[in-house]
Amino acid sequence: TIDVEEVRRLSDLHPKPALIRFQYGTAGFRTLGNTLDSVLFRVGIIAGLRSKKLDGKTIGVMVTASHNPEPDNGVKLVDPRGEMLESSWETHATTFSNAATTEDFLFVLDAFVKTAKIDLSKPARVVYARDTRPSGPALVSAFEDGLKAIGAEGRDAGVTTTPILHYLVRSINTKGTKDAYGEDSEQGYFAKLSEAFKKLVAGRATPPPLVIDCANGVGAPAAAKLSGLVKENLLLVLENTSTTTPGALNNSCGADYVKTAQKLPPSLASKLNAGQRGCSLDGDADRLMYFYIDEGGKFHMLDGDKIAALVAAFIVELVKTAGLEGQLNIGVVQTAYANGASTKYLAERLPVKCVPTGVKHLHHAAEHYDIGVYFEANGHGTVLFSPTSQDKLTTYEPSTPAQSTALTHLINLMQLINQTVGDALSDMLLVEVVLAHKSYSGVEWDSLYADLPNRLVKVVVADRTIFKTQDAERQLVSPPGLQKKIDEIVQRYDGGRSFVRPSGTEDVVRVYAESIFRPQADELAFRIAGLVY
Ligand code: 16G
Ligand code: ZN
Repeated sequence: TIDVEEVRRLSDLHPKPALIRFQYGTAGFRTLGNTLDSVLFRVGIIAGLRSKKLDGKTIGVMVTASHNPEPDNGVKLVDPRGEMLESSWETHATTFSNAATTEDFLFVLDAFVKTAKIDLSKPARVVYARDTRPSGPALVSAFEDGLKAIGAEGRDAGVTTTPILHYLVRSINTKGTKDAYGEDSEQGYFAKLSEAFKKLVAGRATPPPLVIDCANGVGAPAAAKLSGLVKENLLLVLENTSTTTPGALNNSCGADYVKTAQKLPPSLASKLNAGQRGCSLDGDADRLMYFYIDEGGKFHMLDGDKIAALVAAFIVELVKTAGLEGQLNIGVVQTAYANGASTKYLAERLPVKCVPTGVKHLHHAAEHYDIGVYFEANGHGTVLFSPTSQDKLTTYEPSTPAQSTALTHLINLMQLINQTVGDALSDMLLVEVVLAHKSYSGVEWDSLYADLPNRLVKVVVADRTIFKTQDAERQLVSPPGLQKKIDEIVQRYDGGRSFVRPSGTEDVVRVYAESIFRPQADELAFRIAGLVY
């Protein structure tokens, strides 16, 4: 049973601030770090309950606000296979977080244990980590009080990346089984990635050094560890590694800055030679953006769509060379934000599906393929190999040396890719593998297709909840009549496309527009924004 007195005592140390309504959204709880103390305490309890409900399997908890400004923080739960928390529990987490007082909280807790039929005698195990935000340590300590209150066993993974935490969860839960994912330590993670990488690029020319913008976040120490392990095959030059400078995190740098501003972070201006590849991680290292500067000094961005195109085409080719064409169905998952030119490029090669924004939608859709590639334009993505494809790849008998080589590459790719969630470091090595195999520089990669000019604007509205969408967010169903007006405007633009959706993370509505000419894309975005306002 629950030690009510102990829960009461600890809960009183973490009172809920009045007037704030919390919500477990697309990225878990996320808001100003200094308002989250009670949330973290209660997340400790819910993580313990989730573990008990799943018979003592290890649950993950990550304390991060990713690409958001440094004063923000957040927390999200990770289910036993390393995937996002099951959605019905998102609602329970929201309910827990909003109980106004300790007594209300005790009531909600007791009711939940009964309705969810949680056997409290089961063990509870939770592994947790945080990014480099200054508010992290205090929030983790509130969270640990939650674990203590429910009697859960905690394992502190310290300061590490979001994808490493997901990796740990899956590795812990599959330990000693036939699905063993990897050794359950950060060292195990780096060893798995770097060994697969070295096999995949063995014997190939060493490319020019790769500059990494670490966003002054947790990607910096992680990339430093990786750097030492891969240095014989790939030189990594780490920039924006100031994890202790106040205010530096994600400030005018990082993957979200690059994607939003469509610019090189100013701090890299003198660090990148013409033609040299660079990339940016975000604040918790689960997003990746590539870029290069051409001979004329022009900036070229290689975003999640370009990564999807590069990687998907490579996998299709390997599967074909291995003699497995038609035996494995390969597909790509994107969102409405995918550049129209990328969708066209991909759709000429394999099935493409469009789903609503948010990693869990992409991840679930990708699970329906034998090999599912998913990337958001913002640089979050990975590749999933289904159990069927893993079996097929490991038991298939190639009949020529060429087939055998391609098969070995595919098997090594399964090791290289973090299949639990998008992972900037794993994706970076994946991109480097494809570039090495194709002898591509950023220029050749960029020329796979030309991005359609596009513009993303945000509009502050009185009530964003009146905006409702369908067809993977590509159509508005509410407010009534608005979609018709959008359609009328869009059809006047060459190659015009635009959609409007409420943000899941900010109190704004987002408007995306693209067209074959830059001025038209801008004009279209602003005209549609004018309709929404
Ligand atoms: C969150 C999502 C990300 C999505 C973004 C959209 C996860 C882990 N992260 O960061 O995938 O692109 O939200 O934000 O799901 P928006 O709804 O504000 O446009
Ligand atoms: Zn992130």
